[in-house]
Amino acid sequence: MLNVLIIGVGQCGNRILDAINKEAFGGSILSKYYGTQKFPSHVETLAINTAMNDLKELRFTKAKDRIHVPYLHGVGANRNIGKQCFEDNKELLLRSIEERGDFDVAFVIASSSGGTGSSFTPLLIEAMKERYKFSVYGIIVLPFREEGSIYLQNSIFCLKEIIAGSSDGNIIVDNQFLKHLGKDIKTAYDGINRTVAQRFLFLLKSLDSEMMMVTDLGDFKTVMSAGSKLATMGFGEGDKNVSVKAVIKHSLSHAGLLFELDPYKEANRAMIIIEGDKKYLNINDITTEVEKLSGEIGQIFKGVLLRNGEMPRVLTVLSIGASSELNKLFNIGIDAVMKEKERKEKVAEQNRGIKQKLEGLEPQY
Ligand SMILES: Nc1nc2c(ncn2[C@@H]2O[C@H](COP(=O)(O)OP(=O)(O)OP(=O)(O)O)[C@@H](O)[C@H]2O)c(=O)[nH]1
Ligand SMILES: [Mg+2]
Repeated sequence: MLNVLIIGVGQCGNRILDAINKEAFGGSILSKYYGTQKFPSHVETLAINTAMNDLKELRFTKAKDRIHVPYLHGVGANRNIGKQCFEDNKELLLRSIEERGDFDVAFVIASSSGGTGSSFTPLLIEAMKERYKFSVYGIIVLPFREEGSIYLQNSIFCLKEIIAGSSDGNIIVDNQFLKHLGKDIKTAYDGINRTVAQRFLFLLKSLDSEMMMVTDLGDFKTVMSAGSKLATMGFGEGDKNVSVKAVIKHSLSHAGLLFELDPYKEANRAMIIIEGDKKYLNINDITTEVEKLSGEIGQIFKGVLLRNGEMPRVLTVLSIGASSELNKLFNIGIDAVMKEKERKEKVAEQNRGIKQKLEGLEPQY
């Protein structure tokens, strides 16, 4: 049995963590007290935030698992303030982790674009890697592209630090790409959070089980550490009329992924986990589909979980190589930085002008 730590930082990270707890405890409000977790592993969860109100909003995460870092009401999307706040509270945070025991693996979930999560997460991962022996992975959420220039610039600097950092890899989830999961922003958040939670539970289950063909934490690490240390997940589910072949294809398609990627061209390595009743899992079908992908990208780890009576479900983890969508994001982020800079210079120039014009003048009454 694996010992797993899941940390959510900032509002977005907290909410996704809460969605994971909701899934794991079965969904009813009181189940966090009485229900048993659906995880096969021993899991500890921790929600960290500078804003008390965000922590109060959580419904499925126990009070003892919520850590408030005192800083008024959030760090207002300013990553410099956030970084300082992290340094001031680093020991408090690491102590909260250590109080929860020793782990085999940890995940840190946050948005790349806000203040708290985006500034704490790269530093927290570094601190954990420095101090502990276990693997640490990030689950990093990208913003809707129309959220404004501060969010965009935060996002690219957070990603830059994540890529250069010592994490064992990071799964990216793109709000923009997954917008269709809700008809407005609130339902989109809920839909995205639930989707990430369900896939994450599937992933944990597969890392911690006796499989027919084994994939394990070591294989996951090999996939996640490839290339840019950024990865994403895909998912597909069948019924008795949908072949496992189509389900694998779906997990690699736009409809199945958490980030815009062409797996055949832009992925580096992959892990494919297939679950279901033996009668739906035609081994030739599986092999053909997996070979199609491995022919293009190289190493693929494959795992099969046999479940009596269950429809086929497929989870893919894809490490991201050269990606045109990432490139695009960095370009609009850089654009946002330049525009902010220009705006600042214009204001400074205006202020200098005002000062000059008023020099030697006093109000006359
Ligand atoms: N998927 C998803 N994204 C969210 C959610 N809440 C906020 N976001 C996204 O997260 C980004 C803002 O980051 P937050 O996590 O709210 O910020 P924070 O870390 O709390 O930082 P500060 O409030 O600035 O201290 C935006 O891009 C939002 O679209 C959520 O519940 N789900
Ligand atoms: Mg916040």
